[in-house]
Amino acid sequence: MISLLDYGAGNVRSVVNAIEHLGEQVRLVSSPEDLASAEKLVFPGVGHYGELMRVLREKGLREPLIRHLRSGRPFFGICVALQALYEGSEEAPDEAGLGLYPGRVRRFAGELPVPHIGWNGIRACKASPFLAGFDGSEKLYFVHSYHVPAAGSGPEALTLTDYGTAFVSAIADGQRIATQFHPEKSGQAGLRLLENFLKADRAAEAILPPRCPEKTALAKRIIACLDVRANDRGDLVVTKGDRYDVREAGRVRNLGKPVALAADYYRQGADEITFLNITGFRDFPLHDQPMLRVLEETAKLVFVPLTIGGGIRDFTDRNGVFSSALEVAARYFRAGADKVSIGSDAVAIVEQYLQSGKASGLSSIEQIARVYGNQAVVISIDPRRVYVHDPAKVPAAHIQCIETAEPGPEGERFCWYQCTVQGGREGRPVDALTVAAVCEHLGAGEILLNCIDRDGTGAGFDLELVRAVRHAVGIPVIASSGAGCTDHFVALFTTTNADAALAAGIFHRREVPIAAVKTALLDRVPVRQL
Ligand code: 1PR
Repeated sequence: MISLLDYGAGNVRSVVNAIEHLGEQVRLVSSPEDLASAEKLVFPGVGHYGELMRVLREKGLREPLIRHLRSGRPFFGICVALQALYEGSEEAPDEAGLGLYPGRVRRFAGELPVPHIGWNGIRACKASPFLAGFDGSEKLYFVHSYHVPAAGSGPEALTLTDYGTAFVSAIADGQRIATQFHPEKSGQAGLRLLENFLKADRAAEAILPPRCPEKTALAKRIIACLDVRANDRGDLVVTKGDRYDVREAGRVRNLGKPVALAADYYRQGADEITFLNITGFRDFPLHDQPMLRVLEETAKLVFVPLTIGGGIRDFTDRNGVFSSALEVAARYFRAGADKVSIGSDAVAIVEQYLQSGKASGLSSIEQIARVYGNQAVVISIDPRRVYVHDPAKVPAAHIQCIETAEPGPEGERFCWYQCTVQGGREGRPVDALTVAAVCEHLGAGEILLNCIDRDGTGAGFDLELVRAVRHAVGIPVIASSGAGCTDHFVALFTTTNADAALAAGIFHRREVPIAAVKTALLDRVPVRQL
């Protein structure tokens, strides 16, 4: 029986799913007494360092946790739980850490996007039984803005990872292990590490993986997207539009079942799976229980990050019952989502922000980011090109134009990217660059950049759009819409700074396997291979 410390601040579902998948049973532990009786303890740390330390203190969990750690009993800490083992963090300078190791946690600084999101490698500092089965070429899934610097770290460091600077990505000390990455979201490599801990055998041989890189690199992510909606018979199906039109001969296109397709993409090596509930803007998602069930079922089979979008906003139903966007997001996180993606509501929030000139503090973006962290909030933008002859002639002063190499139908040399809401049905007087920048300012952690003109066309990503938005923000940008062949991914990653590519149609129609995309990229940019 594995004890899992559930201190109430985060979603522990994914970790429970991973442990159960490995054939072990989980007991959730949330009281000091239960914690004191734990033998093998897993501690998934989520969110803000200060919040974590405060909750541990207020719930009386801090002392029994320190006792467990000092006893030498088996312990697996994840993400912020690794950071908590040190003396303190820049994220909450007034909160003391557990102080098991000397040193302080620092924020990433420099040019690279923060948070550090995605699949990065490991360099082993020492041999360990925890590394059984690792050859050193594995990549694991990280999502964090703070790190334990490699410089000054002690003998506890098991692996280091590079992201602008070298940092401690795992520690191992007797039967204690902690990782900055998320093993439960790191595919087979993560499951292997968890298994090495769960089935730990004191006599096991210490392994030094033979193929560790000299320097690790963050992989460009390949994301499979499943647009989901009810078909005309009311069943949830994966569909796919052509410039957002998902009907063919009057019927909703049906490309398969959401859970089965997601599991298939996981097996094929997708780095993430995104579900977009494309009618979420009109059907309130908490009334749409099948979508929650799809997520729950998928999270039991898929051990890479899951994002869910569609209908994340405040909502009052016809009986006058109010649900906040935060509550909707919370249901999705509890069902197994790692991130939520906000579309129409983000545009409304930015319009309000531009009007008032200030953040309300109450928007869905701000509220969800405060509770679940910036990395949990993705902004899905659905822009469409609007051509103009004169960049000064745009409907509003804040709208940013770009000069385009693909002139408009009347030879226009400039365009701006108009944001739309409700699945492209309504254009708003605000552009994609401004929406991306304001959402970053309000706390979003990532931009999912669709493009209505390219969606479903197979004509390639709109590289001008990707470059412009990438330049406008410091958070990761996922380029979406238009992938038709492997060359389109190569062009994306070699001519823009996109952090990830999302595609749907070519995967659903089995035109290009995910592995073929990775193979095409292999010699040019870092990718994760199975
Ligand atoms: O506005 O917060 O309720 O969120 C609704 C979400 O649903 C948004 O993320 C919006 O992008 C999405 N959505 C709404 N209507 C559609 C539609 O297609 N009719 N899908 C839709 C958007 C775009 C991509 C697609 C890529 C790749 N789909 O996600 O998967 O374009 O496609 P491709 O590789 O086949 O070209 P809210």
